Amino acid sequence: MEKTFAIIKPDAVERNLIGKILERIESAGFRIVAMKRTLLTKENAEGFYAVHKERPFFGELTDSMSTGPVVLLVLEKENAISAWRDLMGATNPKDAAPGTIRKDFAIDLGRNSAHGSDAPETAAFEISYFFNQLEIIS
Ligand code: IDP
Ligand code: MG
Repeated sequence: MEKTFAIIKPDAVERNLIGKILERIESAGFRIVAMKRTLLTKENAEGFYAVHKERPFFGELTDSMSTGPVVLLVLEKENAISAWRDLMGATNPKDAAPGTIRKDFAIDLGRNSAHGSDAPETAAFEISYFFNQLEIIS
């Protein structure tokens, strides 16, 4: 079983979409093995998105991720990393396929409702950034 890391972003929490997104996650066969609702500091967001620190949108991204509460999740499934990215849809909701979370719920590129790890190494880093081993119960 593979694990991936997911965030329900502030734009989705703000619009009371936590339940609808969790419903899609469970219906797609993921097991939620860790979960917490919290508010990221700007510094938390900068550390989490450090791979993007040279990008022009880094300031905007880390501001938006720390504007309101998020839900942090560890998801388990076979091929969880790619399966969760498929369920989320393309980064820009304009390009996202029908039936994906970003197509159905996202507002725009900066408010695209969900995050997902993109590779095994990033999943390991992202899970350990927010959860300790005692909090992850398969
Ligand atoms: P991902 O979330 O699909 O993995 P990344 O390229 O890793 O996409 O970018 C991280 C996040 O940064 C995106 O989900 C999106 O919210 C935001 N983002 C990406 N590109 C831009 C941009 O050009 N302008 C503003 N925000 C962006
Ligand atoms: Mg990414």
